[in-house]
Amino acid sequence: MELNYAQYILDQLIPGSKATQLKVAKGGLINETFFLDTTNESYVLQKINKSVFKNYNRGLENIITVKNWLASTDFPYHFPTPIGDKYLEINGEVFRLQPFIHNSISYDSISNQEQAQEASSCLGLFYRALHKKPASSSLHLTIPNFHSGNFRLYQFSEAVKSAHKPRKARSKKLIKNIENHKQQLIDFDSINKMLPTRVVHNDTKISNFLFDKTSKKVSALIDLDTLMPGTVISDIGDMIRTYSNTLNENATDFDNVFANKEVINQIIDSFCSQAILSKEEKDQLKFGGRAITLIQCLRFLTDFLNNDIYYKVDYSDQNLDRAKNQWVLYNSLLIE
Ligand code: GN1
Ligand code: MG
Repeated sequence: MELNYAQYILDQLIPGSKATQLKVAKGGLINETFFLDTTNESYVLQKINKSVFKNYNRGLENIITVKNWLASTDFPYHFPTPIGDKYLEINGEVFRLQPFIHNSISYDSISNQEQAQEASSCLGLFYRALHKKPASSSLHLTIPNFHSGNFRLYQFSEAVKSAHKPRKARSKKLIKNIENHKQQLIDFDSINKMLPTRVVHNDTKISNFLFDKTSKKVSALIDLDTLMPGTVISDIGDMIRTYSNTLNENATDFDNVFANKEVINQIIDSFCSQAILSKEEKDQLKFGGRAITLIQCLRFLTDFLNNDIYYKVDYSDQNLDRAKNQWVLYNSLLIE
């Protein structure tokens, strides 16, 4: 994107503001993100991927609903939402502008226990603040089956059927391995049916918690496109998946990928010290880590078999490598 295009967007949202610099932000496998500076303020400008977020207007309604709910609580973190509570549609493309959180930084993997503790208590406070909110009647299910084991297995088996030979051949072993673990995902669906419906973020990876560069504390919870009704194991599961991994999900040094158990205990302790959970929910938190990691493995492999139509890739085997990384991590999560 050019600076003058960002200026054009800015003119419609904050008239009189002057864009001075636009930089591409790395990270995020779906939307396009930029840092936009003006003479007075800094912003995050995003182009939304309409083929993934088909119901982006309903997604925006979810964001505003949750923002309003949080505003009446003492949730102590920034929750950056689109300026003007709106998206801009320009020539079939959809954009939003959000405030940049001053002095913040995001990480792809954690480098110490405190970061896991910080992010998990932030999420715990999010759950506490939204505890009694009517998630199922007030929030739209914008991506149906997002964390459905059955649906992900179906997409996977369709991809296996239609994949081109070379990609299928390179995935052969992993396909077989995953097929032997299908039951985990069937169990995941049954457990989800038993648990209470809550306001779920659905993308609690470490890079979606901004840290303050000076205090090293979490300052904001970001990336709200998947706010939907769901269950706690999706969120705790994605935390376990991304924080316990000693390397990040793009690492290809598979021998060194494993789940750090101390980090998992830290996540659960810090989260549970803030969130109000039932016994049934508490009992399933670790299982959530295994199931979400397996689902992510399946999703990366499915996309590899589909010729990378969903996740952005930097090289041709990247989705296969990501799937292998998640498979190794999943196996280490199975060891108690
Ligand atoms: C996607 O775009 P990003 O990086 O925020 C994905 C998540 C995955 C994640 C893996 C809507 O999130 O579910 O966990 O990649 N989001 C969607 O890094 O599919
Ligand atoms: Mg996301």
